[in-house]
Amino acid sequence: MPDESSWWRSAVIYQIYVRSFADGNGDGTGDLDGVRGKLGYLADLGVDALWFTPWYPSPMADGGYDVADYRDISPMFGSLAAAEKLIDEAHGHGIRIIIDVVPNHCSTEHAWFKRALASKPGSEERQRFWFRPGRGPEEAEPPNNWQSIFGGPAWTRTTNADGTPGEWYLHLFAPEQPDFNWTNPVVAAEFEDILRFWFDRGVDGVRIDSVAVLVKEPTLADETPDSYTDRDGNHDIYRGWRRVAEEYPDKALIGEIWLPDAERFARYLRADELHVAFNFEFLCCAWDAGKLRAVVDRTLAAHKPVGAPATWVLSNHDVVRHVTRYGRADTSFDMADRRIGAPTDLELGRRRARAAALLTLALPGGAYLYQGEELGLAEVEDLPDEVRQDPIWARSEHTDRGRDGCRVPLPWSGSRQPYGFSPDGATAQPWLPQPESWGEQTVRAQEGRADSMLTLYSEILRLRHELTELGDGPMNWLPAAAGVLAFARGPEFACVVNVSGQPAELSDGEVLAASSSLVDGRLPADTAVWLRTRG
Ligand code: ISL
Repeated sequence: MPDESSWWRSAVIYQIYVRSFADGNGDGTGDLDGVRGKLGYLADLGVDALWFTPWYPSPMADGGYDVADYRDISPMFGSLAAAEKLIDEAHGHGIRIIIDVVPNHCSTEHAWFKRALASKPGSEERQRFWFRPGRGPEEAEPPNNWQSIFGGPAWTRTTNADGTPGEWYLHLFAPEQPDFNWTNPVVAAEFEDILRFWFDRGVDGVRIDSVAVLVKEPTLADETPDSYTDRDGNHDIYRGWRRVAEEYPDKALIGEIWLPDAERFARYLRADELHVAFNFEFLCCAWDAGKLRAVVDRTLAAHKPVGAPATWVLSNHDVVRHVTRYGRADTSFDMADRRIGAPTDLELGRRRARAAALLTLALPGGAYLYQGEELGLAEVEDLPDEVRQDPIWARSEHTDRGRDGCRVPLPWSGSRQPYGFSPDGATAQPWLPQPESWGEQTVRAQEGRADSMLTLYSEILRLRHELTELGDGPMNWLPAAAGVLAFARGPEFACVVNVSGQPAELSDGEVLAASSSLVDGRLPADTAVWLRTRG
């Protein structure tokens, strides 16, 4: 059993979307050498670990979540040797490494799938996936009515070697992402081996993609609410993963679990399953004191019985950046309606995002930052449609503009594209165009500026390390005016967040950090402070 002080209980984990973080070789795409060159920046920022979105060989039909080989690095990003070097150097900076493992599906370019296509119906090769004959005359209809999470049917028909139409295969996501058949023990054994492959290379943890959809209803009947979501068989899979993790000291299994029911969510965090999981209820929550408080309470209540720490997350590579979300009239996030182009007050969004950073980093447990949030980047909502790469855009028949707007390459320096993302003299443009307005938001422009988002993040991350009462541990709510959230971490620390829309009185205490300046000793609207209170 990991002890109470295990690193992942309190860690601040910074998500690197490799393709968009830093381009080391000038081809317009981020890569591992690019990341290695920025380890000093990440160490100065004060994060404890880096989570890399999939870095494996991939045709990039879904930004790398279509994995062709789980034991190698995409040539776009570098090589296995470059990854090993990066892991070592990050460790030298005291930064841990988390990789993304995608167990629900692979790429149609994965050797197993290619072999399955070349094999007969019913063959062992096909039983690693979900191949089925179609329904209706000439088997021309998909085997059931399941829809892909990205839109359109969840089945694609294959073509036999002689050119005739063949069986269908299941893909909950894009057609380039065939689902593994987790009832086949060969699949489970393969993934346990993949975990060991990376743990042996020094990786400290694994972010597990789409945790709750691995096991399917075995008859593949037409859709019911539990056809493929949160089936009990998933838990056996993660118990196996936990056993592998415990062959090593202090490895973390981090689940990507989108489930509306907090109790069902927490079942994945029982003592012999995953260690932690992303708190998407918090990510989706509106900027509203009552709603935020209720989410915090529900989160802590759900985690308590299983003894797992909570996590707090505001943004990631799948959702609208929270500066934009907080600047809209409706400040919640909804996967089914991204509201790209809704009227947005970015100044207000940034002000709230600053306050939300103080809130997030003071709550008990771990926290996840998405690259660029420390720069206060907004969603890029005006990407030309022809540059969009997210499969959601095409699969939704151009009704959902998808996730490219939060994946635009980061601005490091300079006043125009590529803003230091690529090295000087690079001829290739960044793989997604960067906005003309980003000159003020580069790392260089924000470093050393007292009022910048970057300075705020560095300051509160530094404080979070110094203040032993932050991270994992108890919290309790303090009395506060309507619309104000105030809570204590230990007898001498308080976080106060004014979500009321009006200035609020502030109790006595030394201000350790403030998201915006206080006015006449009062806490202005959309402002948060960390206070040293005296017993
Ligand atoms: O889209 C959803 C619900 O409508 C989510 O629950 C979805 O399952 C979740 O966002 C999964 O995301 C992860 O796997 C995807 C990949 O495209 C995402 O980038 C990744 O975070 C498929 O691998």
